[in-house]
Amino acid sequence: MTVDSVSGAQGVNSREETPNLQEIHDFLIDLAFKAGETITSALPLINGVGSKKNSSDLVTEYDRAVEQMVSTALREKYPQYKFHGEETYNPAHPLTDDPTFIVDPIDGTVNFVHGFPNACISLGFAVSRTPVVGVVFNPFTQMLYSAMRGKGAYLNRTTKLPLKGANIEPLRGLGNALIGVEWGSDRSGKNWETKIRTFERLGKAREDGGAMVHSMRSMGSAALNLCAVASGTLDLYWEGGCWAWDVCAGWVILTEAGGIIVDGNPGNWDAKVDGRKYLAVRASPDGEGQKEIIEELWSHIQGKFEY
Ligand code: LIP
Repeated sequence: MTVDSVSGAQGVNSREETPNLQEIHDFLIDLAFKAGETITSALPLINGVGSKKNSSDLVTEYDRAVEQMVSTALREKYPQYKFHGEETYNPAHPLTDDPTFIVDPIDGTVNFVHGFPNACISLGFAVSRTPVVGVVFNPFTQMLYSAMRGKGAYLNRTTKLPLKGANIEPLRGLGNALIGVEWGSDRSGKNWETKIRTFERLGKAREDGGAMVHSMRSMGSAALNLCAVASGTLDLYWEGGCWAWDVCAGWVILTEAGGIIVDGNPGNWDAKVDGRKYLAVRASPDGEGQKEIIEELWSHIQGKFEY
């Protein structure tokens, strides 16, 4: 099945069943609200906090419970599609071209554990590894972002993104940009060095060789960062180390809001949803300055991500 055969699809027009994106979108929104109730019911006391790869890579019993609820509901309604979720991921079964739900039950788990209200459920659907439906819901702020390929992106179902619409300012280079970045959970080796040395270059004064960006924000959720770029409240988001479930839903929301996403390493304009390194850029009138700001950011990357 190709991505083009699903865009805007509403029926069956080939031997394979064509995914009904509108129905999937609406079902994912219902699931996001259900998941939100479980997530907010956890506070103020979160039980069952454990770690995975290291002490900053956290998981809670709520991550597992939400993934269980979502995967059961999706498998029941859509047994023909695959499921790829953070808490049940098995490296022996990587993402394929088959239509697949790509789910992070709680994106921003560290925030969730600390009671910092920037966490969400991220529900995506991809065909041929191209994200085509995305739903991201922060139950603490009740902000719901959603998009479907070819149909635009919305906040709380009615406000079209980006928030400023046609009045969004053109991009005017890194020196005027607010950038999302993340520390992530890999704290040693080349990937860590690449991040830290690049952060320094992005922040540093121009006379010392830096980009002197307006500032950088590290808010702890890849999905919500992508939604902020889609909204136009962040100009860019640069990240290495996160996974398809962190970005799939936000990817559709961003691109439907006129933004673009490329590889987090310099030179590759064709980012992969499971490529683990990303650079997202907000909409700009007629795309003005998008290509230039991507090349400018790439020129400041120190080293290379090895994901
Ligand atoms: C986390 C993110 C965070 C990123 C981490 C991690 P989790 O997801 O969204 O922004 O830097 O690498 O993937 O673990 O909270 O679902």
